[in-house]
Amino acid sequence: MKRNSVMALGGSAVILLAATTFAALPAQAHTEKNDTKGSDKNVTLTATLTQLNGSGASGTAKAVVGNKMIKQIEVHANGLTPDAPHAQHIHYGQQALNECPTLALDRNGDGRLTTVEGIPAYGPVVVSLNTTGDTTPASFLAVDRFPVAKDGSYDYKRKNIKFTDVAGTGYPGNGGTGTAKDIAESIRDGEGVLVIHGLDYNGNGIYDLGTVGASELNPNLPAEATDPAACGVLERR
Ligand SMILES: [Cu+2]
Repeated sequence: MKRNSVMALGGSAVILLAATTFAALPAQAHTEKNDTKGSDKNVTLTATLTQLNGSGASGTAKAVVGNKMIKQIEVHANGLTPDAPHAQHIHYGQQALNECPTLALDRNGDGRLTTVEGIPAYGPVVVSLNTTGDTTPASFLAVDRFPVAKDGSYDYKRKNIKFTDVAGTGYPGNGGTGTAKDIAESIRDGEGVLVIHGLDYNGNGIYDLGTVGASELNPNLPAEATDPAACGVLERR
């Protein structure tokens, strides 16, 4: 039931997410790091995923990133809503803080961080870490292709994910669109943030409208299906 409603989400939410990103970001300090520019060498990134919104989730991630391509990525997560699909992405914004969000970004003061409220910290979606098919931001809520947390955990692995040009990533001079090369370089520099979405606030075992209502990404979706549940910066070690 809930998966079908999530699947029904079309491109409008992508546009909303991009537009929100573009509008919501004031001039924030951003340190440009150029140390991998022009390099074709593979870079290994790792992340420690910690809970958001009191989800109790945690995990680790490891990615090998080459020129404009994720050669391989794996995510090991646990403590998630059991038997429910979990959207997961690499987020990045050229003018974002390139960090996981804190409750300081809870704009409406309701005690929870929505996906949009977290954007000043982690930026918009640049890669959808799903199991099959398209991995661009267009698939960011195609939850039928994201991992399902059997008993609350999953081990995800995927190879050869290409970076693509992404609108709304805050780059100057090109209407805010980052090229695949721009974005790959920033991820290689350790500025990408891995976010896992979906948590069961009211503990009834499903994503429903119960406690927190509808998602700001789509009024037909429960916020439980889209709110961030775990987060970690993909850092160079
Ligand atoms: Cu995400």
